[in-house]
Amino acid sequence: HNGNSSKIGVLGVPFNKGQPKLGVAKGPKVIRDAGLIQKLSEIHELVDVKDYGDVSYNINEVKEILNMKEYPHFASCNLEVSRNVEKIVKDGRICLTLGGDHSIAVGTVDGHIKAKTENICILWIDAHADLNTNKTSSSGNVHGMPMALLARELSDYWPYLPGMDWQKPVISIRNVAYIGLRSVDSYERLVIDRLGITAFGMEDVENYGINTVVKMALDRIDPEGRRSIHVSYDIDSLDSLEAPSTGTSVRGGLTLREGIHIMETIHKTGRLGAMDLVEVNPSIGSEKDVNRTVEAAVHVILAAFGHSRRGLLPKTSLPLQTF
Ligand code: 4U7
Ligand code: MN
Ligand code: MN
Ligand code: MN
Repeated sequence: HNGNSSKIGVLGVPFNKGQPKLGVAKGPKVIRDAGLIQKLSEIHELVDVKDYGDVSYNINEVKEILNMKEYPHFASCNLEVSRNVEKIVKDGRICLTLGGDHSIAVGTVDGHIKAKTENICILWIDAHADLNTNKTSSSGNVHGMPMALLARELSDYWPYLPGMDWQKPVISIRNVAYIGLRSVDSYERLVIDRLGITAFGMEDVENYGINTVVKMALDRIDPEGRRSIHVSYDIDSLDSLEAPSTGTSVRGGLTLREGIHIMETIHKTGRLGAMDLVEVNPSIGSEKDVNRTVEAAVHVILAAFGHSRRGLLPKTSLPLQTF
C-alpha cells in the first residue's frame, strides 16, 4: 500500500443532462443513503473518509453545439467537477465521484490529470465505449462521448468547444483500456481498430477469465506500474440482472463477482487515484431492482477501497482456548 490508500474523498455529481432519463441525478443520494460513508469507514481502522458533498454549478451561457444535447450544462457542470476532483486529489485523498450520468467523467479525469500532472492511466469499465463525437453519435447524448473528448488522438475530430478551454485532452489513448464492452457503435468500432485501443469485451472475459483480463489491461496501460489509475465504472458494465436500474442496460454483462474482482485487483496495486461510479438511476425498475443496483454499486466501491471478502482479523486478540 502507499500511504494515501486509506484516505478517501467522496464527491456527488447529481447531473443528468448527458442523457434523457432524469432519475440518474438521484444516484449520489441513493448510494449515500445505502450507508456508503459508514461502510467505507468500517473497511479497516486506517480508512479516513471525508464527504465533500455534491457539486453545484452556475450555467455559463455558451453557444449550443450541433448534436450535443444540453451542451452548455455539460460544459458548466464539468468545469466544477474538474475543480473539485483536483482539490480532493491534491488534499491527498483518492477521489470517489458518484454520478450522475457518464458525461461527468470528462471533469473527473481532467481534475485527476491536473492534480497528478498528467501521469495517469484510465480503466473504463462499461458495456459501451463512450467514444462518439458529435459527428458520429446517433443519439446526441453526451454520456456517449466522454472518452472521445478526453483522448489526445481524437482532438482533431471535434469542433471548437466554447466554454471547454479549461479541458486539455492530454491523455493518450494508449493509456486507456476498456473492460466489459458489448454494445459498440460502428464508428466507435472503427476508432478502436484504427487506434489499436486496448479493449476487452465480454468475449474476452469469457475466453481468458476476469483475473487475466484485468492483469492484461493494467500491463498495457501502465507497463511500468508507475501511473495513478483512474477507474471510470459505469454500472451498466454489470449484467442487467445484477444492475437493472440504469438507463442503457445491456444483457450478457459482467457478474457482480467479476465486477468486484476488478476493483480488488486495482486496490492491490496501491495506485488507485480516482474512481467514478456512474449511471445508477433509481427511477428505473421496481424498488427491488433499485436496491439490487445500489447494493451492487456499494460492493464494487468497497472492493476498490480494500474490503476483503475473506473478512478481517479482530483488532484485539482473544485467548485461543475460547474457541
Ligand atoms: B454510457 C450510445 F448509440 N452509444 O452514443 C450513444 F448506443 O455512458 C449509447 O456508456 C451510449 O451509458 C451509452 O448514445 C453511454 C448508443
Ligand atoms: Mn454504459
Ligand atoms: Mn458509460
Ligand atoms: Mn448508461
